[in-house]
Amino acid sequence: MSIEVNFDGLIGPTHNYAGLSFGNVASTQHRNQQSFPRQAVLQGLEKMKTVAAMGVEQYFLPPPCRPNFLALQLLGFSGSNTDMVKDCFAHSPALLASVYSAASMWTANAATVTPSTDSADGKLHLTPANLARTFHRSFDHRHTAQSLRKIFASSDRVIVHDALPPAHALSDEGAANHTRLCAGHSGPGLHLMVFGFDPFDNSLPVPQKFPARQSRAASEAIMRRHGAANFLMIQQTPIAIDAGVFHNDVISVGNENVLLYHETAFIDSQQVIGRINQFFADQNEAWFPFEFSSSQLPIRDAVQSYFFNSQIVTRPGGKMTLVCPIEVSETPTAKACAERVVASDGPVDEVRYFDLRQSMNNGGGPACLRLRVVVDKENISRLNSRFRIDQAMVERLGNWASEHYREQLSVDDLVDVALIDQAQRADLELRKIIEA
Ligand code: SUG
Repeated sequence: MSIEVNFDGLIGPTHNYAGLSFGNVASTQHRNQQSFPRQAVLQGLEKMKTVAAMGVEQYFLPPPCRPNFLALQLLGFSGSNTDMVKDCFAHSPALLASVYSAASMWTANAATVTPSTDSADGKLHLTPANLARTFHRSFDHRHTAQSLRKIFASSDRVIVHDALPPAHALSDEGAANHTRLCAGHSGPGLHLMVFGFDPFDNSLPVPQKFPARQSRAASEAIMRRHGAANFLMIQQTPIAIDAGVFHNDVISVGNENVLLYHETAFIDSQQVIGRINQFFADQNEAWFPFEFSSSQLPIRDAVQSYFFNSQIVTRPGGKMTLVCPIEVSETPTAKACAERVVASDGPVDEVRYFDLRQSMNNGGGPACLRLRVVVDKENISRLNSRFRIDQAMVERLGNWASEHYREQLSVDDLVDVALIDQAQRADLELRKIIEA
């Protein structure tokens, strides 16, 4: 028996809007606006609390301590911590914002996961994503690997790999471009691996406006090292990328036997759907695909509302909840799509809306904030419970954030040297919660 465990990113104290992600429309739109770090972390905790109350095993991944002084040293800054921050800001506020980034919160980009049922050696494999395409995220994989190794330290048959080398040709953005379909978590899964470019094939169409982030070579390397055989390599359409779909989870979402996707999500959708049909037919199982056309949901509305970045959560009885960002309820086309899914005879029978605007303003919806890991039943009790979300932990983390997070933060505030101390103190106190 296996169940799915959700790992949400705990939003860090230096959450800010520096507009660092070219091709991510929300990030660009909110560049240099004031952020609200305390509100951000509380919004994330509220989602974790509610999802846990739905009966899902919910854990969190802690944020790395920022600013990243190691990165500043590698970039040639020297002297005291204060000197480095001031010199970096004088040189480039965007560079300072990069080493202060709280982007690790989007744990859909933390790693790619292959459960033990799908790997050749019967082990659970996790590869932290190198995030090589975005400088401000490219250092996070070390901290991710450390956290995952702590959480799975007592587990049997779990391998946390190192990230792939940080080359453009191997640019990897983790589970945001990966969907595992299955009739049930204990049975075999079919892995949809969606890539934006192939560094070794110049004949494929490429986006003209925005960068493609996920490399085909990276996705293949991960399947190979995980020993996963049952996967489809699918190219994301350049049209979608150029419309602001920087990850596949902005245009499609799947859970077990349900797949929601936009007609522009994949090159050769029909072939993809045919292969999925075959996978379920081979097991004599039904599945529930929902295609949304551009007339039902213009791609601009999909990007604006983040409808496809909803989480689909299986409740203990087997029925599913669509966990949508509140923006879906404010976008008539997207709201109608959510209602269509709930009104169908498929497993999704309710929709719930969440205010996650602090994360949304940087291009991260409900599904971006979580990493799904299918874990064998016997390993569940071996997970490090210091990272587990229950009512008491939500209160502890809420109190911790209320004490250590600023209410507001602007990109110019990042040069305020008092922030260094505040962020380090928050990190120290969080370690006490995790390590006590
Ligand atoms: O990589 N935004 C993130 C958002 C990631 C969303 N994740 C998924 N779709 N799974 C990104 O673009 C914004 C940072 C800034 O502008 O300060 C940022 O990194």
